[in-house]
Amino acid sequence: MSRSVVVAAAQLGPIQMAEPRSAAVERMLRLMERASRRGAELVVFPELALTTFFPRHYYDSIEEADRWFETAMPSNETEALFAAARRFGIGFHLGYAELCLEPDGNGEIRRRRFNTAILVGPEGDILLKYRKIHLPGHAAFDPARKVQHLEKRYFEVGNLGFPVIRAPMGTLPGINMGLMICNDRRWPEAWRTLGLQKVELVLLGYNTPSLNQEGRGFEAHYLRVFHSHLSVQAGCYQNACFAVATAKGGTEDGCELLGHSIIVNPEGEIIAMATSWDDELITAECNLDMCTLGRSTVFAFEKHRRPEHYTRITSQRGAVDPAVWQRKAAE
Ligand code: CDT
Repeated sequence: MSRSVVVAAAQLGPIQMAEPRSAAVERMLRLMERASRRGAELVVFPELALTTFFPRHYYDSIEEADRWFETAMPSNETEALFAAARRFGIGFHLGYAELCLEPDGNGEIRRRRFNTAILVGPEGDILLKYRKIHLPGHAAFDPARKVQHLEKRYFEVGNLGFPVIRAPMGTLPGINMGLMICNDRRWPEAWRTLGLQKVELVLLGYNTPSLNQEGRGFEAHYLRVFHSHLSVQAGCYQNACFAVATAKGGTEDGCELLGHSIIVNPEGEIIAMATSWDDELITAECNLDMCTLGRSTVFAFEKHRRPEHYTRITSQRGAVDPAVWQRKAAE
């Protein structure tokens, strides 16, 4: 009998600054109900799904931005999502800004802020938590940019690694599920770290502007979607896994987000794609047995990987200049 799970990407249209969390949650509940009617067993919401993508706004003091953060999960506002999971018997993935009291590197309890995603099981338990590691953008106001991207200002680099958990979902007693968030999808190191834990299903949410806002050169509009899809498709192929990649789309606070949520199989093929830039549910049945071909042939890691030759990947951050070729002196 094949190991199949029906998954859904619950894309959200824009959430404007004035829209309260309760309105976003209402929209998510409608998508969960639709997912349940379509037989989905797991629903994936985007990154920072409860509010507008606030890192595009500059606040002098970081504390001023605290209203965008959740201090508890579930909270009064999000409890309805957990109740819906239990009611429909489906799991969900949620991205949100997390503010917690935790010891820092010196053991001192501090207020700490992360860009976080959780995986919730059909009984309402938090099965897995991930804090975003690849934070794009900048920490100080950048006058060259048309729109700010201040993730490095408001969030710390995640401190939970790239986790994978084997947990029941739908009718299956165990699926190896892993999380990443938005910009992480562009980094093969993130995918491989999940792949090395035999991940079968990667869940990720994103908020990606459809224009390059850095003011440092031209990037064609269509390439933004291409690069997003290319990253997810390559990650799935090279690690023989499925992925659900869910966007926020449309014009949010005057900034256009590219949508185009996708579900991808271990061959790297897109098996479902959103066509609007609004609230939209796409679903696909994932036969997890498909992960076996890649991981027992081309990507049988234990047979073919050569980690002794990859030491640069973990010992070095930026690129260095190569040696310069020189003609050997005649002997
Ligand atoms: N949210 C987030 O990580 N967004 C970034 C924008 C960078 S623009 C290439 C992303 O990688 O989609």
